[in-house]
Amino acid sequence: EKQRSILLDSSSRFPPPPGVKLSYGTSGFRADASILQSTVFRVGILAALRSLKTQSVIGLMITASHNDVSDNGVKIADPSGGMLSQAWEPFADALANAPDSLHLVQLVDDFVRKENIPFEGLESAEILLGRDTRPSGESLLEAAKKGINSIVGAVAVDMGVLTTPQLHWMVRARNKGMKATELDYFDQLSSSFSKLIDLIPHGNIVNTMDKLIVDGANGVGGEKLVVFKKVLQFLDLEIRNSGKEGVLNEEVGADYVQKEKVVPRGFAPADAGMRCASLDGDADRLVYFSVIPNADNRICLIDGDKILSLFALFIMEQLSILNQNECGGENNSYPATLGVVQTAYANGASTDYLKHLGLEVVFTPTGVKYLHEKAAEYDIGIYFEANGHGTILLSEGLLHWLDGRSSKPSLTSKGSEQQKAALRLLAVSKLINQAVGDALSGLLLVEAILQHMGWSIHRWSELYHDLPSRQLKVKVVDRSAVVTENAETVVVRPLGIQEAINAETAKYPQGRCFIRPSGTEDVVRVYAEASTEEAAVNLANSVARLVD
Ligand code: 16G
Ligand code: ZN
Repeated sequence: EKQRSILLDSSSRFPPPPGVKLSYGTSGFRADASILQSTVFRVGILAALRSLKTQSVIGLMITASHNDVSDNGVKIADPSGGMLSQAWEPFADALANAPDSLHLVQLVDDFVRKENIPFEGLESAEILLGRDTRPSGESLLEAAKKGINSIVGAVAVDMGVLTTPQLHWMVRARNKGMKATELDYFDQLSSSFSKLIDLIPHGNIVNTMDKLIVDGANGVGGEKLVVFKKVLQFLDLEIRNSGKEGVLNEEVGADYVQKEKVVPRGFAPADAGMRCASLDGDADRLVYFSVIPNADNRICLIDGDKILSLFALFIMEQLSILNQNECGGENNSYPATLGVVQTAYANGASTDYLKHLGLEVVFTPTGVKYLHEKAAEYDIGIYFEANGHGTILLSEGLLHWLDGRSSKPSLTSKGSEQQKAALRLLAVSKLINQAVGDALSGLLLVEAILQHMGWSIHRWSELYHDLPSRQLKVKVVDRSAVVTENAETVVVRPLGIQEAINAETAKYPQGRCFIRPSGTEDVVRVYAEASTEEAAVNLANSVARLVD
């Protein structure tokens, strides 16, 4: 009863914006920041209930990633550090769209009963809050706190300005009983990075490499990197667009660089030949690029697919060392399964390349929650979206076995190649974020592997050549009219459209094309790929006309 009146009272202070229907999409709720107070308040309630239900620490992140600075958004991190369980998304939608506080209290009441959420006011709940650098973040964070505080026993812990992956990492660490401050995060990343550098085979340290220039998207990632740089060894970093210079995501950042394939602001022809990287607005995406000399600001893009390929090569190398039989006798190898996960946006050339390496490549729909879930089925699962979001997941079983390999001299002689390979994989598991894709940790792993291989950005870029591709978006009244199957490669509704797409695609050598409803905007997206730039553009245009 007391709970009911607190909830009624506090929610009446956060009326929903009239005439807006929000849905918890692939990246939580996202909209113009000015209409989000009520939504964020309600997600605070949701986070508290999730924490009560799971009896674990939950995360709440306020960010709109690569979107305009005037937008914002909110999403939940589950106890594992991953995305909110999909089973709770319908409740999130209902809660966000409840027309008034009476309906809201009723919804909560029903849901608590249905989900058997312990709700005597005796249990405690803890929610870690984070936000990116958007100016609207501060007051939205207050709204989240109010939502959390309206659930008896729930405590909000404000972690301040963070990258999205930092918050996910902290939630995961807390639930494993580990320390989880930003300092702990930086410590773990920098020590595992140093470990990988220590383990570089002699002879490869040809290039105490030239510096890396990072575009921080004028957001939280750039800001954090400036702090991190002070404790980071073995890496020469120059950070641009770290926040002071310009507007968040405005002609800067990983999304811009990957979609437009031009240099971000703050970069110039004089940077030609340098190794450059770009983070997105909340630092969960990473792409690399180099500026092409005398080419009108065009770049040579190294996207998520190529980062995935680099990671896969390194992991395969370590697994193959581990499987070499030192003594020629008994085979102690662990039958580790290795799989890579992509989406339909992966460049066809990357998929071919990975398959030629003998890797198992599987596809899921767009959205981290799908890729992550699939990758977790392997002992080592590597997933990446072409846009630069991805990570490597290593199973507990494998880590345990590697621990044995690296510490028991009876299994591998100390200082042996096998021991080093085991130590490398263990370091990777500490460096690369196990909760979610993380541009800062991804960047360090790329840098460590390039040094390990003794590779320049050019050598890396030459692993394979991307097929020309083109992306378009078509504004539609109702994007849900487009329904896809088979990891978004086949349209099943509207009827007949897939046949028409097939007919268009067949006209182009190496043609491939698909359409899908966006999960974040009211548009249908078109992706086309073909043997030439012109063909890719033509294919995309003609398929876009089919959608219109
Ligand atoms: C969200 C997704 C991202 C995906 C993008 C696609 C997460 C955390 N983020 O940003 O993975 O690539 O949406 O956007 O899942 P779209 O549906 O508008 O094309
Ligand atoms: Zn992002």
